[in-house]
Formats: sequence, C-alpha cells, structure tokens
Amino acid sequence: MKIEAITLREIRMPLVHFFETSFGRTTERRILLVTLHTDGPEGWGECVAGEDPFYSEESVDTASYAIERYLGPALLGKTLDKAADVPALLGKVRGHRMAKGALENAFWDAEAQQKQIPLWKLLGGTQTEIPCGVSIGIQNSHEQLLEKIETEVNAGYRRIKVKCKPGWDVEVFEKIRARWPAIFLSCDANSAYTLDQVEHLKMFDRFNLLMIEQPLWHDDFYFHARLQKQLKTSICLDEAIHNRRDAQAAIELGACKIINIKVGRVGGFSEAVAIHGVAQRSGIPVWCGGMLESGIGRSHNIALSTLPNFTLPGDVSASKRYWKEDVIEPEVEVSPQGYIKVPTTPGRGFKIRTDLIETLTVRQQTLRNKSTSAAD
Ligand code: OSB
Ligand code: MG
Repeated sequence: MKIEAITLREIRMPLVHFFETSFGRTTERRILLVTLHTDGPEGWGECVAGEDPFYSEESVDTASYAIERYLGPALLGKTLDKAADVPALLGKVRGHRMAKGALENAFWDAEAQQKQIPLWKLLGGTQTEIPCGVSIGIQNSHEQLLEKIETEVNAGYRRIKVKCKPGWDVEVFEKIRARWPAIFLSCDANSAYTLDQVEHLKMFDRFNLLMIEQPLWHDDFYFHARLQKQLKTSICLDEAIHNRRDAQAAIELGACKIINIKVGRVGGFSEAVAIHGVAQRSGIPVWCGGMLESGIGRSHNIALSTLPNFTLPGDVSASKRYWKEDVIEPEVEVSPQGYIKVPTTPGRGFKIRTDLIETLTVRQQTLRNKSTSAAD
C-alpha cells in the first residue's frame, strides 16, 4: 500500500469523571488522531500522549511536532507491504514512541482491512474474549472511592486497580479489604515512592494485592529489583518498559514479575508483540494498559489483548466509563461477567463515527508529499 497523505487531528473529549494519578488530575482529554490515506483502505491510529509530559516525556504537542516535522515525511510517498516495515522507516528518530505508535498502528489498521481479516488475527491473537479490569483514580474522599469500586464490582469487572501515592495507600487498602476481602485488587503508584520508603511499601504485603505497578522511578529497573527482593507483592513495570530489551533486562534483573504493555508507550504493535514474546518465553504474564483512549485506541488495545500471554485482566474497559459518546460504533461494551467479546469483522471491528469526530475536532492538518496544507 502506498501512503499518499496523513491527516493529523486533535479532538477534545471531556471525561465523564475526572481521572487522578500521583502526577495529576485530568478532566478533559486532548486526543491526537492520525489517518493514513493510502491507495487502499484508510487506516486510523490514536496517539496516547497526554496533555502534559508527566506520565512520559511525550505530550500531545511534542507528538504533533514529531509527526509533522519528521515521522510523517518519513512515510509519505512510501509503498509498504506490511505494517511491520513501518518501524524501520521511523527508526532514525529517537524516542517519540507514542507518535510513532499512532502511525504504525494506523498502518496495521489499514493492512487488516486490505487483507479482510480482523486486526487481532493479523497481530497473532488467539483469544476471542478478553477479561477486563478497571483503573480507578484518586478520589476526593475514601467514601467516594469505595462507591466507585462498588459500581465497578457490580458491573462485573474482574480486577480493580486503584491509583496510590503516599497518603493514599495503606489506609485505603484497609478499607477496601474490609469490604471486599477476596476481589482481585492491585495498585498503581506511577513512580510515587522512593527506596527510602521500603518499610512503608512492605505494609502493602498485608493486602494480598495482585501487584504494585511502577512504585519507583519511571526510568528504573535496578532499584525495582532491590525492592522486589524485599516485597512479597509482585512488582509490575509500566513506565520503565519501552522495548523488548528493556523487558528482557528487567526480567533478568528480577525487577518485575508482571509487565503492563501499552502499545503507545512502546512505539507501536511491532514492539508490543515482541515484548509479549519476551515475557511469554520467560514465564512472565502481561496485561494491556490503558491511557484514557477514545474508542480508536481502545479498539487497538482490544486487538492486542487477544495475544495468548495476555492472561491478566487489563485496563481496557467500557466506553461509557470515560465518555458520554464514543467516536466508534458500536461502543466498547463489557459483559456482566467482565469480558469484552472480540469483534470478528475485518479490520479493527468498530466503525469510525466521522461526523462526531468532525464536531470534536479543534485543529486538523493534512500532510502530503513535499507540501503541507493548513487545512484539508
Ligand atoms: O499508569 O496506567 C497508568 C492513565 C493515564 C496515564 C497512566 C495510566 C493511566 C491509567 C488509566 O491507569 C487506564 C485507563 O485507560 O483506564
Ligand atoms: Mg500504570
């Protein structure tokens, strides 16, 4: 398929409920969408960069810049057989993985349509339904958190993950466990602790948590390995894993017993599948993380979650938990047993609601070979 043009678009979507992590609160998402116009089907990708460079170095604005200036031009006019050939074309640019991932995934999306097979099959997926968990942010009060957990447990979700930070941890877990002694419960610190807090972190072992996600620095394996030796609770790495070598190094060091794979964080499906393979060969389970995606990124997360070593419930949950109206049709729905049924139609399996996207768009630009028009 020849890549003839790339549309880069920013949409704004207010969240149904604010989402707070140890690094801040989000009330409205700015979401960067890319459309690859080819001589065959059109492919869509979502850049999962946040509004600010707090989860990682990237933000919506750095991703726009990287795509406009370097990554888009590296693809325009090129003819590729398969999406797996995209990373090599973008390899000259260091970092900017979320920007790269949006482009590569859009090509996978187009390729699956061209081959008339579901995207998940093209990726090597095998599971026809995926177990779902939820990630619940820091709330204004403990009571509010307990209410949210109750809602999600009643909705059937198979694992509850709560965000934590110093001052929002042990007491919170105590209250959760008093009410739900047996649910699958995990926590995510987004790097809110340091090694000086080992004695405090050891208290987490009392709560039979499935894992603690990224307790220490965002760029560290070594000290996570030291911490893991002192904890019974499994450490799961999120922020620190960028590629297959990171996964191998972290596993060999004993820095984690579980890996959260986010396709944007690792630069696209090719690297995500490779990390999945490294973990699988080492007996390390993985699960699919979320970045408050619109339905487009969410549908790509569903496809990834069908690979065989995605054995733990991920953060891929129903559209209505985030949005009043999602940009895909049908919206993502979760069964009362806590599963998403994987679509069997070709491509991503969810239609794009282009009219709604138009109304949510705040800026848009189409990149073409050697010339860039401000609007299309
Ligand atoms: O660490 O998993 C994280 C959202 C934004 C940034 C980082 C994270 C998250 C989530 C949300 O936990 C997961 C979701 O999309 O529901
Ligand atoms: Mg995380």
